[in-house]
Parts: sequence; structure tokens; C-alpha cells
Amino acid sequence: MEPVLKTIYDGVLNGKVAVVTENVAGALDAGINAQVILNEGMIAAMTEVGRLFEEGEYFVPEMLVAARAMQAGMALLRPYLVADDVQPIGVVAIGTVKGDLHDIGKNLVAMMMEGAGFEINDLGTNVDPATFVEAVRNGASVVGLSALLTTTMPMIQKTIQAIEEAGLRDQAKILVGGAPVTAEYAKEIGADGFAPDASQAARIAKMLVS
Ligand code: B1M
Repeated sequence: MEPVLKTIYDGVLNGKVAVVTENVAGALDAGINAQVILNEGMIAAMTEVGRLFEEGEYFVPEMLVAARAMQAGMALLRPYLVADDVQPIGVVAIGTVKGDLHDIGKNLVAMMMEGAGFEINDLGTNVDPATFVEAVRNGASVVGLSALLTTTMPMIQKTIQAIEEAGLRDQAKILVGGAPVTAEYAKEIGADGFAPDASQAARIAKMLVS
């Protein structure tokens, strides 16, 4: 691993915002690809944070500071991941489902979708099914549902049901994802698509509206 990527990795792992921002800027200046910085420096570090949490070595405060450092780095990568010469091809209403506060993955998916040419209506985290219903009523052509907890996965299905009950199911394609979500689960609950990561989410969303 390039030394600067290792420094970014350690910066995220230890929740050091200044280390991450300085070194992400430095890596970009040195011509390192934004996707490489994201995957090898930052996402890899968050995976390690998750492992340390499972081992009982990290607790919620450590996860929070790591998340803050990662978000600071992502802000610098954003212009490189979101191309500015694309025509809007539809509106994506995206959010993390009710009960779930994890938003890093959802933010990355939103960024890549914006880069793929979608207009983004980011509904945030802990989003009530009724808010997604309202977004479809207001013209979203794709609904993106993210869940990071096994306990909030059922809320994906509840949100799809709410859209169905509102009589709007045929107005938008529903794409789901998040660490515990699988393609089988997505099929079982009646989603139109599943993506394991942000770049595939953008590709599949494009396919769904084409
Ligand atoms: Co939480 N947390 N957390 N956490 N947290 C996990 C998810 C966990 C796996 C950690 C662990 O035990 N190893 C575990 C869940 C276990 C489970 O359910 N099986 C867990 C837990 C238990 C909890 C709490 C319950 C802890 C507690 O309070 N005791 C609590 C719950 C709070 C709540 O939501 N109600 C909690 C809290 C938090 C923080 C708030 C401290 C913080 C989040 C801060 C934030 O997001 N702003 C946090 C963090 C940082 C994590 C870990 C360490 C990192 C998550 C992350 O950002 N990953 C995580 C462990 C891990 O994932 N290894 C963990 C990086 C991100 C780029 O990946 O989000 O997977 P990810 O997104 C990917 C794909 O999943 C996919 O694309 C993304 C980019 O490639 N994707 C989609 C995501 N959404 C998609 C949508 C799509 C398509 C693809 O279509 C629409």
C-alpha cells in the first residue's frame, strides 16, 4: 500500500480528521485515483473499525470519530467522484430506513448516482416509510433504501409495502442495499434491484430506468 494511503487508513481508524483531510488532499495532488483512496484508504479502515467493535476493542465513540474522519475525507473526494458534465436521467430519493442512523454507505451511493447522472433527493437517515411515499408522489423515479443493521432490514420491506399501499409501486423502481442485505433478500421482499456497493448501485439504477 502507498504510504499516503496507509496514513489515511490510520487516520480514519483513529478518528483523526486533520490527518485524513491533509493526506486525502495530498494523495489527490499526487495523482492517486479517488476511487483507490476511497477503497484502499477509507473503506478498508471502516471495515477494520467494525472488526474492532465486534472484538470489543472499539466502542460507539470510536466508531463515531472514525465516521467523522471518513465523512471529512469523502467531502474532498466528492468532486472527483461526481462528474459535472452529465444530464439528469431521473430523480433518486435515497435514505437510510427508519431506526437506522448509518449514513456513510448511503452517502457514497448518492454520490455515485449523482455522478451517473441522477438528481438526488437525499432524505437522510432514520427515514419513515411515509417520507419515501411522499418522495415517490413528488416524482422520484428510483427509491434507494439503505440498511446497515439486521434489526432494521425488515423496515426495507415495510417501506416497500407502504409505497404499494399508497398505490405508487409502479411509479418508481426500488433499489436496496447495505451490509446485511443480500440479493436473495431483495428478491424475497419485492425490490426491483440490489447492489452490494456504491458503483454497482449507480450502474443498476441506470439500468432500472433505461
Ligand atoms: Co454501527 N454497526 N452501530 N455505527 N457501524 C455496524 C453496521 C456493525 C456491523 C458493527 C459490527 O458489529 N461489526 C453493527 C451491526 C451488526 C448487525 O446488525 N449485524 C453495528 C452496530 C451494532 C451499531 C449499534 C447498534 C451500536 C450500539 O449502539 N451498540 C449502533 C446503531 C445505531 C443506529 O443506527 N440506530 C451503531 C452506531 C454506529 C455509529 C453511529 C457510531 C457509526 C455510524 C456513523 C455514520 O454512519 N454517520 C457506526 C459505524 C461507523 C459502523 C461501522 C463500523 C462502519 C459502517 C460504515 O460506514 N461502513 C459498521 C461496521 C462495518 O460496516 N464494517 C457498523 C463503510 C461504508 C462505506 O460501507 O455502509 O456497508 P457500508 O456501505 C456500502 C455497502 O453496504 C453498499 O454500498 C456502500 C458503499 O460501497 N450500500 C448500498 C449501502 N447502502 C446501500 C444502498 C444501496 C446499494 C448499496 O441501494 C440503495
